[in-house]
Amino acid sequence: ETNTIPHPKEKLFLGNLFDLQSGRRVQDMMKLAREYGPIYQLNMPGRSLIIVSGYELVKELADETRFDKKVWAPLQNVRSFAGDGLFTSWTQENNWHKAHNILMPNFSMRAMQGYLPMMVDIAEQLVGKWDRLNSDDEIDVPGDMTRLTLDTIGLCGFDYRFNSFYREDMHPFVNSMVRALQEAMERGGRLPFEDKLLIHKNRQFQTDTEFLNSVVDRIIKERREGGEDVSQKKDLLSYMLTGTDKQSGEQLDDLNIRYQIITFLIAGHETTSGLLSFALYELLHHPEVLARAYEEVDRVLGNDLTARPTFNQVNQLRYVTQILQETLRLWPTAPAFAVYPLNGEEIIGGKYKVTKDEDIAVLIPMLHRDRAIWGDNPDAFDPEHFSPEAEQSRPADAYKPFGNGQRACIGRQFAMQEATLVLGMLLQRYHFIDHTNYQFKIKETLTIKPDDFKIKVRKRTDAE
Ligand code: MNH
Repeated sequence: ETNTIPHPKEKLFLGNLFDLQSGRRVQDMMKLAREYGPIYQLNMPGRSLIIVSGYELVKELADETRFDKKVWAPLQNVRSFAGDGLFTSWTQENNWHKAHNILMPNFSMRAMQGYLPMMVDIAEQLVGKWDRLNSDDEIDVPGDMTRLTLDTIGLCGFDYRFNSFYREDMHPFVNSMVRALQEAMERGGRLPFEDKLLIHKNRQFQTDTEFLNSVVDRIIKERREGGEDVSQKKDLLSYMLTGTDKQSGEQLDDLNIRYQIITFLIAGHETTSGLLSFALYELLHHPEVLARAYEEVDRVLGNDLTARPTFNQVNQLRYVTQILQETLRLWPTAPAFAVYPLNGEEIIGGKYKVTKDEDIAVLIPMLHRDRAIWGDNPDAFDPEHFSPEAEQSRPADAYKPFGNGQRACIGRQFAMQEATLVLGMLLQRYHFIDHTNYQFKIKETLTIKPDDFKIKVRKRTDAE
């Protein structure tokens, strides 16, 4: 005996298509979760979506003996430019295992230590820019954070400098990528026949895909022509070009290398820039948290602004890390992932049947607001949720900003190290000023970011 999954009323032919509006799908899903509870279903033409956000149910979906990552509708469309790269491949695809084995060493603790000077290099370009602003100049926060994170993954992963701080506009890679991701998302919400009719959008998507490929091919070519032995460098690119999977004895093929580079350039920057932007937003609204953060940064990094932060210092920024973890609780910048039952179907919660033909999505922002875990005021920003004691007493599957199990984010330490370093360096230097009285608004693509978020800064060394 199974129960029907709760669902909003459907419209004739179109089902729940209009319950999720393009550009605010995640926010609509959150609203529906508040209304319909920890599991609900939306039926769309040719597609059924089950949205899960209660801890008890997510705990079952996180069991890798029963469920595995699904390359669901939004990711299917991303495959047209990210192919069988790590993020968009099925676990059964040969290239997932191969690339996972080959690239893991790039994310070890030792590797993180090696990336730090390059992360500092780019962070210094950011503060170099902010230091030179006139007191009246505005900062486009997500814009500068995108410059920072794209340049960081470019340099650490591929020894390639996008030099985003040396140009007024965004690097064209970002524009093509954002448009392509947007189109991939929108295709998921259109009726199949509509898709085919949009000749302009299809052509633009093709042009953008070709441009992404051309950037990648240039990166590969420059490395191969670089003269030095390509295996000397120990970055992502060298492992991609020369690494061997011990299990199969095979290397990555050229097409897959292209997909992996695109994957890392996108996955390696979109989410981290959103994290840093949301964190600054939260700090502006929580003066007591901000004061504690200043206190920690002054204690750990000191006030010599010419000294470069060391690996040990970054790891000692415990409270800054808690701020970032709490930011990812409320605003997980990759807000959903999907799974399917390995056996074709499963009963979850003792009464709901789910099958491999539906898209079963974990809605992370609402998982992170489950009152059974986070108490009666889950919308409040409080880094104490990540104090060592609180972390000890909380079940593992209650917090999933980086996804689940073997398919969880390979770059999580990279992202946290980069974000901690940068937030630390910003706190060391600036007061943040909300001169527009910013009205919080989320921009959704495959990820979420604060939209149109501007601040001003004042140097802490300037007289009050
Ligand atoms: Mn990341 C997978 C979130 C930073 C590279 N990442 C995932 C998943 C989530 C995620 C969630 C799982 C998606 C799914 O199950 O479909 N990632 C983040 C967040 C940040 C982030 C919130 C920053 C904050 N990610 C990064 C960085 C890199 C990276 C930085 C690279 C340097 N992420 C990946 C890759 C995967 C992934 C690659 C796919 C891993 C796999 O399936 O093997």
